[in-house]
Amino acid sequence: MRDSRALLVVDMQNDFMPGGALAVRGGDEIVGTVNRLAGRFANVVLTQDWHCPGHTSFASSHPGATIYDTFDAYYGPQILWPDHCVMGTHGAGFHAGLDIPHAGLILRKGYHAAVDSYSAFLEADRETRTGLDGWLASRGITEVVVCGLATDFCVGWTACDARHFGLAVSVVDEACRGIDLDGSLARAHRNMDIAGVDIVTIAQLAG
Ligand code: VGL
Ligand code: ZN
Repeated sequence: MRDSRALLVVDMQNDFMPGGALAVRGGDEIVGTVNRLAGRFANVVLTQDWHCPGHTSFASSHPGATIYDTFDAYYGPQILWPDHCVMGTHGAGFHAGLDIPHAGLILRKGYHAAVDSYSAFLEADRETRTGLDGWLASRGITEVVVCGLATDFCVGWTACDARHFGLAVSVVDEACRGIDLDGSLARAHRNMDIAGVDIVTIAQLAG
């Protein structure tokens, strides 16, 4: 099947839902919207934040550190999060209402102990690839539409990196929710704008 467009559904996991370890306000409100959106795409990728216990992005891995502090990692500043999306746990699982059986790829990221990965393309060292660019390229996909959690971290970084790999990129704002930590949401929108990411409504999406 020739279809040059894919939907990237970012991190629709229990720990990012209300009541989860790193809850995103209103995260559960977009589940139905994301399901309906996915129904319009033949190519769908689900991403899954997938950390080992003791991951460097956890405040608990740094004695004396406080959650939401910034730690000076070897690759640059790293926000320290509550323990979340630990591989194999319920929190790392997808929201029970997520209903996208035709998704062709589940892409896990953030499983290297010493490097975080907000982006589904490049880890935080900005060098290690997840392989998603190759998967998309080998299938002739030149355009991605991005939705999910959280707008200002994994959605924003994924969208900007998709541009870096030469893809046309749209983010469906109504199918995303943000964390908004110290102005991060405004910063993410600025970075997406600079990178050439289109912010669209579902009504504006072709097809
Ligand atoms: C995310 C913070 C830490 C996200 C993942 O999915 O946006 N945010 N890990
Ligand atoms: Zn994470």
